[in-house]
Amino acid sequence: MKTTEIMARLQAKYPTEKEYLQAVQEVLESIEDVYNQHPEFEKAKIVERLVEPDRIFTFRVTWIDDNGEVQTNLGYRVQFNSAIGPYKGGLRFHKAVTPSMLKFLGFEQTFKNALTTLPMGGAKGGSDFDPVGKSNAEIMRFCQAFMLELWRCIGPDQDIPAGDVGVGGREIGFLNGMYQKLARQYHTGVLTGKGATWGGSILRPEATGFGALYFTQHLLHKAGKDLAGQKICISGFGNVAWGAVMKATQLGAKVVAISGPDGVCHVPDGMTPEMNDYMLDMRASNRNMVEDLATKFPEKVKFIAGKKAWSIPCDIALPCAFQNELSEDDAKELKANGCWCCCEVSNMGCQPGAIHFFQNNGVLFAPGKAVNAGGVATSGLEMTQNAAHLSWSAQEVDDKLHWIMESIHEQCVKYGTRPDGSVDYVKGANIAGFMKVAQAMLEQGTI
Ligand code: 2IT
Repeated sequence: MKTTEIMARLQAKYPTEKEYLQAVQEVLESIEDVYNQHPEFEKAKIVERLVEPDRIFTFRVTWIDDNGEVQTNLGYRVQFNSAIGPYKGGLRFHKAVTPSMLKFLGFEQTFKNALTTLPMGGAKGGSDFDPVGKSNAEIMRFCQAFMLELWRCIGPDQDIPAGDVGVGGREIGFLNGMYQKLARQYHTGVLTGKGATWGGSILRPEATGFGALYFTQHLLHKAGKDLAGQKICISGFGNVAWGAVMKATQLGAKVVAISGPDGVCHVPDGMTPEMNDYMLDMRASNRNMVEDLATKFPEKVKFIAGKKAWSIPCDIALPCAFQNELSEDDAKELKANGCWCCCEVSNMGCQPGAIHFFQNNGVLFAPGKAVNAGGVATSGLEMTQNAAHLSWSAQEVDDKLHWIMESIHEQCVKYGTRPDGSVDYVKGANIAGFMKVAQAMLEQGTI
């Protein structure tokens, strides 16, 4: 297998699908050497099969807004790979959603899910519906219309969607309500991220952020450091950032910035639990403005319009918002301001130039598919609880999440340790995830 040859073919076939090509390139570069030591992979054309989704559903979603006007959006579900388990992955509602974005996310999800130790295949879905400025009633009507189409594609042993950008507990509630009405048979485990009283796992809302900080703590310990006392910059103020702020603060770090599309909030003394709670109101308002934190806490928070979180000096950067949100220039600015670690929490949050800069300039770096896997892992734990018709305590879920994040870290170390003893977490995560999926495909024949 030659990465350059496969990429040339994919580029010719999908010339406009930039995010998808970027995600595939990163994985193929990492696995090329190991892959070529396995002639059985080459013979079965594992890579050629693995880079294409199993299938993509595209559908029209028509709904009526609060002014009585008819609105039409596009909905998608990309079922990427089911070699190790049923399709599993989130739904993203964002105005920029395209098949390319969902293909890249489904591809990443396949390897991420393999790292969790749980039997889950990879998928992603969503819509170009823009939640910004929408009322609760509009969100509900859209979710119901979306599920009218999606429900035929999913099921508890087939494909289990969850949240992602623009889809949280509220949206999962509306989606689940419509699914159960259509199915006329209660399938508790058809969506994850449900409310705690109707089949949701305790700690699922917190899990992505908590897991990211557990992973970061393992990475720091391996490098002889600790989270306590570190200054952290976080981008975003959605579900993932919320959980990350909470756990970082609990572990003794100081979150000195969160950011949004409108700018950055600088919090020199660190985020407090009250500010952390207020992030939930900011998300629920659908205003999509981080400035609201400074308006609410004017004495402790300074809003800087048009700036990113990466402009605030810190020890550790945690991108928690969107793909490609951290550029090479941002990486240089972070380093110049003293940053020595970046754990990517958003999916593909760092541009390739930023990753190379970090890796070549002594900044510890770990990729999203390892760092943020605690979210989908806890979705997997929710599926287990649903299948067994019971619910575990917070302690039980947290213990399992801890163990899973430790195991993901160990897999990265196993496959990513360089001759000098340092760890290439990108390579480690990609090889570990790939080997599991490739082996499963091989054992199940040419299908
Ligand atoms: O990117 C992700 O891993 C998610 N959005 C969570 C997926 C899930 O099924 O919980």
